[in-house]
Parts: sequence; structure tokens; C-alpha cells
Amino acid sequence: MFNRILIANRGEIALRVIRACRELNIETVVVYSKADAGAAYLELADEAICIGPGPSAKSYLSIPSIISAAEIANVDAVHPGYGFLSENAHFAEICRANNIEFIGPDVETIRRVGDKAEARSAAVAAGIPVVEGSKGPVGTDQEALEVAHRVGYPVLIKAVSGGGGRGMRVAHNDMALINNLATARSEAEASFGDASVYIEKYLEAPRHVEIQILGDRRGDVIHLGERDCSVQRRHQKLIEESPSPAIPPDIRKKMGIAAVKLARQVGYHGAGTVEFLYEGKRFYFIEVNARIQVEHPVTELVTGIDLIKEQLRVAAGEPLGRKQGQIPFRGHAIECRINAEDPERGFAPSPGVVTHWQPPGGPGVRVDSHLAPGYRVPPNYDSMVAKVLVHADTRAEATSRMRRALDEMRVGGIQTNLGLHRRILRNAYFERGEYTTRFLDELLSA
Ligand code: MV4
Repeated sequence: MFNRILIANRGEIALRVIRACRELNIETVVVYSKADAGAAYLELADEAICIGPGPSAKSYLSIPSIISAAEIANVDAVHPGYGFLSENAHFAEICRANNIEFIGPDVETIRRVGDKAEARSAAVAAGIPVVEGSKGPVGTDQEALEVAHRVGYPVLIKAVSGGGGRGMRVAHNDMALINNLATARSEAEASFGDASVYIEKYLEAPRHVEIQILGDRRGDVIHLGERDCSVQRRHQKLIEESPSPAIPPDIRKKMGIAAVKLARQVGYHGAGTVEFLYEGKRFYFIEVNARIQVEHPVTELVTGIDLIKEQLRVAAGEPLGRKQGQIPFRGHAIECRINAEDPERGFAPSPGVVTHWQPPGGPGVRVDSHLAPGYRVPPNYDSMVAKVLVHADTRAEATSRMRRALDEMRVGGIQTNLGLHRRILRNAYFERGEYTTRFLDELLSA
């Protein structure tokens, strides 16, 4: 096992990794930007190193700054968390070139699944259903038109180097397709430095369901069930739950098997997620996320498995301790992401000083947060400040418990989306588990 690792991230996930390391007797070195200086969670690491000013490009995204910190701190490995450099193959390559283990899959695997057209081909090769669409990136306008005519409108243009919904464009006819293709290409070039795009049939009201996978360096892969992440606004997930209220047992089983097959196909090790869309009783592969995700605790609650500890173990070369049949799935878990956002200003980020912090507690409640009274939410980063999770025997008990937890919670000094969560948890469709990716937009426009 590692003796000492560097955490190349901030906020709640940095704290989450510190906690796992403490329990495994691994020393932690956490990096921070000037905007995060003085944050209470930094005190819980063995060492904290300032890597630059507030803007991410000069701190949490600066490979030279992070590698220098890792060299100075003399660590065995780097945990990238989520976001920032977590899926950056170049960063993983530099870590390993400097004899520092990158806690994640191989450089080649990160690259392969980071190319969304490549990941789609790997899924096809593994015999996993994908949404109808182009075979690889589309070259000419003519080729795009041919794909659209074959699969039928509407179609969705996606960036090969995109993901998470960024840089997607829907087209309903030939003219829109030609126009949107040009816009999508220039947006993709500007955002990802890669103008290539591919095309899929656009599913209009699917559910977004993802499978958690875990693989070791010997090639063993298991899955830890699914999370339903259909409650999203502008591709930001707001609520995740497991099991999905929409997936029948036979589909769940097939989806899990498909995810493991794909992971084996690409030689995946570490923790990862295989994303699917589910519509009309069928599921379709869309992409692989080569990182630990924000919503991983949902899976931890239903399986009792600490995914961060598992990531550390397999990265250090230990085999998976369990076979697929030995993974327990117990009860129901829900996560609400609490963001520093102003509901009066269209949920715009609302940074500032937290004057009052009263997290919920009691049976079956977990809060993952780096907040403390006096903490200043910086304007530079993602607005998520806390994750409230509940676990109970049934979905009905879990939703009731979440309503209770949200009602107990107080965050003073900043605006948050707590009110929106309280509203969703009392919505009749949500209560019945009847929602698709359109749910939140429909709720907010009503
Ligand atoms: C789609 C789709 C419909 N059809 N692909 C969004 C995140 C990224 N990982 C993939 N996403 C989607 N891909 C096809 N072919 C719908 C989504 C999607 C979505 C779209 C619009 C509004 C909210 C959404 C939430 C989840 C997924």
C-alpha cells in the first residue's frame, strides 16, 4: 500500500480522500489555491501546499505546479478526485514518468475512453447496444446528412473529446444539421482543442442510468449496481439514487454485465462509470467516465463498500477482495447536491461567507461537505458545497428521510438550492419515481 499520497483537488472530495487515507494509515498531502487558503479541511491533511492563485488554470489545472508539489512532498501517488485533471491522460502520463502512481486507469485507457467515438466503437466491438449513429467521427456535411437520413431526425451532434453534455447540439432537419455541425465543430475546437464530432439519434426523454465499475490490475472487473441520474439541469446532476426506480431486474442485470464487458474490453482498472440511456425498455451505451464521480457515495450506501479505499487498494496493485456474487445490494440511497446558487437569479453561483452551518443528522443520514462556519465559498470553482445522502430499506422511506434531512438543514450567509430540493422531494412524479432527463426543466418552466 502507499505510504503517502498527494490529493490534487479541493473541497469535499479532497476531504473525502483525506478521510479514506486516515483509515488506511496513508499520509496525505493536499494542495490548495490562494482562494482556498485557510479552509478548515486543509488542517485534516498531514501537509498542505499552496500551488498558486485562485483561477484553476493557475492552480488545480496547472500540471507543473502539481508535479512540483508532488516532488517536494515526496509522495508515492496522486489522487486526482473528479473534475480538474482527473481524466487528463497527459497528466497521468507525466505522473508516471516521474515515478508517481496516478490513481486511475492506464494512460492508454484514459485516452481511449476519453475519445467518445472510440469508446462507442469499443462498445460495438464488445456487443453492447449503442444509440444508432455514425460509425466514428463524421467527415463531410454529406456524410452527416447520410447518417441523419439513415437514423432519422432528430439527431444529436456530440464532440468526440466532449462528454458530460458539453458541446452537444440537436438538429431536427437538414438545414439545422449543416448549421449546427459548423457551430458544434468550432465550439468543440474552442473547448477541447479538438473539432471532431459524431452523430447519434437523439432520444427525447430517456433516463440517465450509470453503472459503477471497479477493476484491478490483474484484469478482474466487477460492477456495483446502478445510479439513476436523470434529475439534471443544464447537464449538472442534482439528485442521484440507487437502485433506479425505472429499471426492472432483468435490465439491471444485463446493464451490469454490459458495463463489465466493456471495462474488460478496454483493460479498465480502478473505479469508473459506464453511462447508459434507458428508454422504451431498452438501454444504450453512451460514454465511460474514467474517474471517481461526485455521486459515488450513493453506491457506497447500498453496497457498504468504500470506493475511495478500493481505488487506493487497486492502484497500489492489490487484487479486488470480492467476486461479483459477493456484492451486497441493500436498501435505497438518495443524494441531493447542495449548491451555492441563488434561486432568485436563475441559479447563478452565489459565493460568499457561510455564517451558519447546521448539517442534518440522525439515522441513515450522511453529509459529505467541507463547509464550516466562517468558510468563504470562492467564486472560482464549481458551486457544489455539500452532498446530503440518505439510506433506508425502501425508496418510500428514503424519500421521507431525505425530506426530513433537508428540513433540518440550515446554511446561512449564502444562497443555496435547498428550497429546490425540498420542492422536488415533494413532487408527486418524483415521489412515484416517474421522471426522465426532462423532469427538472419541466418543473422549472411550470
Ligand atoms: C444523449 C441524450 C439523448 N440522445 N444522447 C447528456 C450527458 C452526456 N453524458 C450524454 N447526455 C445525453 N446524451 C442521445 N443520443 C440525452 C442526454 C442527456 C440529456 C440531454 C438533454 C437534457 C438533459 C440530459 C440529461 C442526461 C442525459
